[in-house]
Amino acid sequence: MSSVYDCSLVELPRINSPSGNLTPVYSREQIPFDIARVYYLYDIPGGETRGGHAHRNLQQLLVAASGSFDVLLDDGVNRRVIHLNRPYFGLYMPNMIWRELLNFSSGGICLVLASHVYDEGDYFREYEEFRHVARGIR
Ligand code: T46
Repeated sequence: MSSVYDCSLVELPRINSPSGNLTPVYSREQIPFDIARVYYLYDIPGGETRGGHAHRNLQQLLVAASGSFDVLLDDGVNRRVIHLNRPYFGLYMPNMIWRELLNFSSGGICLVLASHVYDEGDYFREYEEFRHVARGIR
C-alpha cells in the first residue's frame, strides 16, 4: 500500500548550454516504470485546481515544465504538500495516492509522464470511496 512518504522528489539530469538547457528522462532510470503516455496541463486559469482523484494502478512523474504549482498528496491517512517550481525536479507518485494540484502560477505548465495509457476505470473520483479502500488495504 502506497503512502505519501513513498512520493519523492527526483532530481533529473541537466544538460546546460549558453543557448539553453535540456532535461532528458528515461524509463526505468529516473523513474521506476516504463513511460506509456505523456500529457501536460497548461492555460490553467488563476485559482483553478486540477486532480481531485486517485488512481488504482497508475504511477506518474509530475514536472513543473514552466512556472510553479503545489501538489497536495493524501494516502487516506497522511497528507503532504509539495511545491514544484523547477523543470529539473520531478515528483514521483506511486498508485493509490489522492492528489490535488493548486496554486498554479501564471503560465504554469505541468508535464506528466505516466505508466499507463488513459483509463477512466483506473480513477477514484470520490474521496470517501478512495479513503475507505485505502484504509482497508492498510
Ligand atoms: C494527475 C493530474 C496531474 C484524456 O482523455 N486523456 C488523458 O490522458 C487524461 C489525463 C485525461 N483525459 C480526459 C479525461 C477527462 O475528460 O481529460 C479530461 C480531464 O482529465 P482529468 O480529470 O484526469 O484531468 P486532471 O488534470 O484533473 O488530472 C490529470 C491526471 O488524471 C491526474 O492523474 O495527476 O492530471
